[in-house]
Amino acid sequence: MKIVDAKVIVCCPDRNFVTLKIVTDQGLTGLGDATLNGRELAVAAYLSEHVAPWLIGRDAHRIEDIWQFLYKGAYWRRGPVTMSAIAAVDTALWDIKAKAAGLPLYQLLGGASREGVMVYGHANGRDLAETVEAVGRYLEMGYKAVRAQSGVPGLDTAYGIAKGELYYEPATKGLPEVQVWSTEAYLDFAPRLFEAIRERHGMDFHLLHDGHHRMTPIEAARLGKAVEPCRLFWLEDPTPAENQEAFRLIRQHTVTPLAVGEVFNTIWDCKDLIQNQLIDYIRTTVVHGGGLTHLRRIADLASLYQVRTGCHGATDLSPVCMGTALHFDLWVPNFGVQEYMRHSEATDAVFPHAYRFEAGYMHPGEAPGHGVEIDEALAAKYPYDPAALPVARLRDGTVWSW
Ligand code: CS2
Ligand code: MG
Repeated sequence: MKIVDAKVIVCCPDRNFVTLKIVTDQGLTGLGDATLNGRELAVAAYLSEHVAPWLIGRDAHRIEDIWQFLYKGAYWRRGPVTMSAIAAVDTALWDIKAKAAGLPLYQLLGGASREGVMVYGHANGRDLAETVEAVGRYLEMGYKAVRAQSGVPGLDTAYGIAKGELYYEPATKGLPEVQVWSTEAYLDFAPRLFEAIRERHGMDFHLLHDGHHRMTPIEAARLGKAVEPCRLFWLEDPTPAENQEAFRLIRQHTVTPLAVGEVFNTIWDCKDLIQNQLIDYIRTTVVHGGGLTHLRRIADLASLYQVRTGCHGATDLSPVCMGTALHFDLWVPNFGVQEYMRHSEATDAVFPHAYRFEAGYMHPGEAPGHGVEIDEALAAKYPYDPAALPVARLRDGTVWSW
């Protein structure tokens, strides 16, 4: 089955998405997400200029060979742009292979290891009271796991405070917005937030929080220790993970479970963290982790160390990524939880999909392939609209991790 076309589709139904559509000589098509928030056009160009011409004429069934060809053949390996481009090709080819077999993708991966995929939702508020209320709304919607992010007293902005109820888009039109951050203000406040949530809603649900890369290792150790009585499911991205060793200091001081990996692109970014038992959940996902072919390798390594998966699933990862991740989640033996930040109605209309939410769990559906399609005519009505993620500065002007 030969590849006869590889088309890059860029659209902006409420936010920018980059999608690769591969077409075969037997009329089968496959979709892959290649969206890298704030750097969308870099991946689109990588695909259309440097990858699509290579794909024409190749056997669409040779997924592993094409993966190795694009990874080793690039010479310049790894990194978010390269691995998002490879991920889009890989995902589209798995979609085609499953459609050719007439099976939902999870069946090709080895079948279902569970009845449904537990997902977490995103409760947030401008202050403690609003956030406590928002957690209640998610529990009423049937969620078994809820992430809580709140505005911090004394700070105008903080990560994770959404403008919409169910979806969150941090990128703003035009140039990056500069947000002032203070870890001291946050550390003095955060433990009170989780105490208030547990006091109000009890312990019978999973409570998650995203530190969003903003603490030093010792600050993260302090927060992890302070919130132990609140039994967090995980404290995510407590500190930047370029230096994987940094997590050893956090581990020395707290038993709060740690999750990391949404910005990781290859197994090399997390090998030491996993092998040294420095994390409990790996958050790498399909679109930024080199596709299913590579994500399975990361999950298999993690399973040796009882590290479970917790795939990234933010609004800026398209429904193609979400659909594919849910097939992975239904199969992967060391599954933990799946992030599910919803998409806007306009996005859902451009990307019709088989996956569904039911009482805190999701199911990818039984459609052949990954179950997500694209309405190209509708997508064409939403041209690309430049937007950028914010940049954080400390009160003295120092650039910090957003
Ligand atoms: C976040 C994301 O969902 C998360 O855990 O860390 O919202 C992240 O900020 C965005 O995906 C960045 O584009
Ligand atoms: Mg995160």
